[in-house]
Amino acid sequence: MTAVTAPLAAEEETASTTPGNLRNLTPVPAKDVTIDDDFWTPRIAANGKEAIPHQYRMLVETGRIDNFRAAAAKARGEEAEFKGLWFNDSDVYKWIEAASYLLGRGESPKLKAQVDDTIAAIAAAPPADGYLNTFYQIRHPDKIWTCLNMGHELYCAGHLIQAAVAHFQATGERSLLDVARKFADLICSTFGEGKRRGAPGHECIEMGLVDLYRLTGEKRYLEMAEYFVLERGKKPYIFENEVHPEGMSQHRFEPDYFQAQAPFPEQKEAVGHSVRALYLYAGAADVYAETGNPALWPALDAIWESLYLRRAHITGGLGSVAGIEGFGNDYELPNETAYNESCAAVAGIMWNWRMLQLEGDPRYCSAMERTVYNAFLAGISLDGKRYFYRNPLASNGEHERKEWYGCACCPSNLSRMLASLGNLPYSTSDEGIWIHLYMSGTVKTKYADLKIESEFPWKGIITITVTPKTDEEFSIFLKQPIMTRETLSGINGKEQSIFDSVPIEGYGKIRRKWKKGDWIETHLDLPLALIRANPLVNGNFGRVAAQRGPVVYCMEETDNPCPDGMIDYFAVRKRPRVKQEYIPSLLGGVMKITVDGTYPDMEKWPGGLYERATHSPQKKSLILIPYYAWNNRGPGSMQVWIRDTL
Ligand code: FUB
Ligand code: ZN
Repeated sequence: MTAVTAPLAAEEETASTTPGNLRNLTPVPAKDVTIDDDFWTPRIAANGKEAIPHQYRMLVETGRIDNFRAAAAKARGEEAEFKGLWFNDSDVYKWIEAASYLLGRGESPKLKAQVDDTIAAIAAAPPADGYLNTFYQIRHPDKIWTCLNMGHELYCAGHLIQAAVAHFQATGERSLLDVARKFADLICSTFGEGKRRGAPGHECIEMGLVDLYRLTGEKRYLEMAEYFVLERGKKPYIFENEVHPEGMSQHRFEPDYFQAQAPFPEQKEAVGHSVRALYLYAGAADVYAETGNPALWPALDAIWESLYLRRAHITGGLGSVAGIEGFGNDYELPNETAYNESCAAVAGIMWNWRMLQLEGDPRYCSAMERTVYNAFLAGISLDGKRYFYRNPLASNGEHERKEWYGCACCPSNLSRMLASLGNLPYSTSDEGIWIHLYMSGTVKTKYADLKIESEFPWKGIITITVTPKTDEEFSIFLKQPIMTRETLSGINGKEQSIFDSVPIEGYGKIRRKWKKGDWIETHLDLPLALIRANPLVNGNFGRVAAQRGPVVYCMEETDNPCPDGMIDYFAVRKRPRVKQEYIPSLLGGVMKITVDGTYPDMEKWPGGLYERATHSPQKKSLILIPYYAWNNRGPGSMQVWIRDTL
């Protein structure tokens, strides 16, 4: 996820502004943000110390970086072998993007050398026209651009561009940017009206091209992104007669798998493969932000509602149908078989963050917050060394994070988001500063520097100290985090409600002339809420999920031993007593919840298959931990939606 900066200032670049910019909010880039937070800092540190170095070793070991060297060898007429899946180049690019965010924050000679070496291998691979995809270069040079539905050439190009922009912004070096621009230029001269018709079977390039436009001010990148968004669903069906080259999946999916069932402006529902879909929606939001094309907004709005009102898990997990790794029908949200790919959680954050910048609508912030604290964080182990690909909401104990996958799209996606987390919490607008998420640390904006102190999400006391840079009035907007209740707030110690007059979970606004040292303090209550799903969600009727602030909880077998991994034996009692206890030594420090529950006493079961419902259940205290922290103590069963009585 690349931050937006002013256009590139080099002689040959057109340093224009973006007059079509519809965004009311401007994100504050991570470089102006520090995070020094008990909850987030250990995760960010594990990402830098463990995850990113581990991923590099895996990229080397599995031949992903060598594929670039092999492509260069092939161009020299030497024997060359492509290793792995046909879209593996993208894993290398996402890793460079993640590593670049670290380089942007400080010196790390070893990491710098690894990034430089990798970029050197990449830069040596493309032929004179700038085309870059090692699978095609090595295995199928005669089939370039012939299989857009499965080929992933434009998907890999999108990740290349995002990595290149991040690398340039972090280091000021053009080594990867030049490669990406050359390829982007080739794409612009290949596709479009009066050229080759096409669109990516796996979206991503749309976001990349808009990032490149924002960096360079070159309009053709924006126009290319807009073309790809608009072309995909037009008739005749764009992928109709494509032949899948040997070495990639030969499966033929229906058009909606690729979000190509209708032209984008006519689309109303989130459909198909979830990562593809979310990347498209994020890219379309970018294009809308920059062009103001009115045809895009109704689709973005309707699709968002279909997704977040009817097709998303309570964790923010997206894509519940296994076979297509994507969306099914409304309310089709199975728990154990849920797909919820980690990449889809990352993409969900990206999309909501983009929608949020358009108008500051708090519902996008709430969706982002829900995903950040649950579906996203669950993707990576607390030590940063293992990753989930699929994120179900119930498990019989067979589901575990792994160090790597043959299809390893998720690890570096999680890492690039964690490494650039500072892009998420703040924006500015003509009116002032917006705080979307609460992480202790500092932020520099044109209006003021802020210091944020909080122990969120465990405690609800948030203090913001203001050092203004202007004598003029400006506002500070504070998002009320989901599932919180304001108990007491004040400015400079004088009581003043912040969220009283705004819709639930909206933005409270404080407008005044600020003086150095002014401080805002808000006390939020974080009660444990037992949530019901819409009764149409098959399987969740008669169940509740526990949520405290944005953090969704689950029962894990380790804390709730159960016969045969049957954690589903346990039920929450009506109006249970609730104990909340912060345990620093548990799972990196969590608020542990204990609630009254029951379970059927099997020893008293008379033995038949069916019996009169007379025997009463046993009492038991149920222990709940945050969903994101499950499977960090070995395998075991897990359940988010708990029976609400027996
Ligand atoms: O196809 C590229 C990526 O790998 C997708 O986004 C994931 O679902 C996985 O298939
Ligand atoms: Zn993935």
